[in-house]
Amino acid sequence: MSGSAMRFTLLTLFPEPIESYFASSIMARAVEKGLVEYRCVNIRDFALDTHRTCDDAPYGGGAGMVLKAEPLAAALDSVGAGEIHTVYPTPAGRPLTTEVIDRFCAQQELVLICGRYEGIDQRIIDLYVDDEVSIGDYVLSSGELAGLVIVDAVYRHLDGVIASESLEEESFQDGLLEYPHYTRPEVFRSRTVPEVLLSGHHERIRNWRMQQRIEKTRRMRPDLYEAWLKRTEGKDKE
Ligand code: 6GU
Repeated sequence: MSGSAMRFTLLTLFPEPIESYFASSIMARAVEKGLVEYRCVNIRDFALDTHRTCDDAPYGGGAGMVLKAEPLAAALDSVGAGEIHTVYPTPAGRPLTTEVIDRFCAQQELVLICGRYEGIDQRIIDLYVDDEVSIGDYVLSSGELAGLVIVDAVYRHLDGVIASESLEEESFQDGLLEYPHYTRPEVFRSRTVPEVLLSGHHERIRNWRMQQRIEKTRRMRPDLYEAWLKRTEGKDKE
């Protein structure tokens, strides 16, 4: 992506972790270079009553609290969410995959609703949310962490943030995990660097790395390995 910056708008009750993430290392540089813009909106600023209440007990009973519709809707309206691709990170969403990230990368702007408590009022999802996305099969108490995971997975693909060669060789790009990496020294606690990496023989290195990727994927992620095998066998038959 080139030209104008990609913009992330995050709605939250806890702005601190978001502000500190955008101020750190590679992200801070991307913001400085004009590749990324962000807005962090405090939902509490849109609460109507004197106590600035943002949560309430669930209709039908049960544990926990629910993020109320009115302050969240007012916050969403204030950022123009109706016209922007809006994502709600939730353990009840579809799994976040490379394909979902690619789809988000194609957007000029994303709105992310970072929830807390048991969840947000369903009517907000019905009225505003384009994608409900889960980052894995476990529950986080902080929607901010999940929202930032999505931001991080997206912005690193924008032109100029990270060298494109680094992205090409990564885990998942072709359905296999990455090969192991080594740097100096050649011997560390009597463990040596694999001979082939010192050989300067580029084709042998390429083959060794591919073998390592296949073996590592088979051990760590049999599901990805089986899918990769099927695709490779399919290609052989073409
Ligand atoms: Cl997207 N949010 C929260 N709060 N917990 C999660 C999650 C998201 N994905 C997995 N667990």
